[in-house]
Amino acid sequence: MTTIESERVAVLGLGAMGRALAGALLAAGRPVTVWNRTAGKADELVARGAREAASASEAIVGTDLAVVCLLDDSTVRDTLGPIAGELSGRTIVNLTSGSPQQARDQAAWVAAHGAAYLDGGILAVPPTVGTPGAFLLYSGARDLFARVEQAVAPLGRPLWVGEDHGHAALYDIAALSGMYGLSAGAHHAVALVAAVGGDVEAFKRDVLLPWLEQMMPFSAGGAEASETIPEEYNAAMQATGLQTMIDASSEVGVADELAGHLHASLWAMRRALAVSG
Ligand code: FVH
Repeated sequence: MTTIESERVAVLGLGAMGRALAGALLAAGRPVTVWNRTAGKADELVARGAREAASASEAIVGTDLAVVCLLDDSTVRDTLGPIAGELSGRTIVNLTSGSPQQARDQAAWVAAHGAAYLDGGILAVPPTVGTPGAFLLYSGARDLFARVEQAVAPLGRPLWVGEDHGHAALYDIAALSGMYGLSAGAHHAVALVAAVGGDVEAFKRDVLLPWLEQMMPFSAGGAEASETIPEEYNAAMQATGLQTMIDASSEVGVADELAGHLHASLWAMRRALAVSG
């Protein structure tokens, strides 16, 4: 098996994320060609050693590996469609956010034009790309992932999540769902403390963050949860506690959309109780 490691990588799309990806490759000493629909976004990368292509076609020709990071699925089609004839024999790593089915459709379309395809999801934001905390999900043929793993490693820790091209997109969306849920809850928590004139910064530092850290291993029903707290995770008690949370929120005037989600969780618990009890 030969790896695609030190060869020139083309980065198509120089939005905030595309620039960060290209920058991480340059920082790792990799030769990089960049292209963006609108001119003027490559200047800093060119100053750091990137080669700017005048067209997507020019960027693809002369490289075996193209990393695509555009706005959405349809912009990927708009970009690759006109250069379909240039794709044969190359590898496309699409890091544009999309749905699992969009990923499968892109994979089939790319394969029909003689190229190999990995779909990816970026679990990082532009400033953290290329830092130790960043990681990226990839799905598609495992041997193809093995070939490109070293080439994409500078972007963030590469994690292969399955042969199904849709898996990276789904895992990415699932991880974002966890983050947004946590974020919504944290905003609600801060609103409650602010509503009674509490010291929000002290609350975040001394109460909220340590509490979330303590509970994180249990929050998605992790191994620790099932091994250590089966008795304590009492659905009737949780449902009562959630009702108290909803009531307390109303009491201090913080009964917004999140209370609706709390209600939904409460009903889910009640349904679970009805089934189990
Ligand atoms: N930025 C982030 O924090 C998140 C982190 C997780 C992953 N997302 C996804 O990454 C994709 C790109 O996001 P972005 O932050 O780079 O987005 P923008 O800065 O808005 O750049 C968009 C690029 O797409 C190009 N583009 C838009 N429409 C077209 C089109 N019709 N044809 C060709 N290119 C197009 C745009 O070009 P231009 O407007 O500068 O000419 C930018 O290069 C995205 O899927 C996130 O969900 C980022």
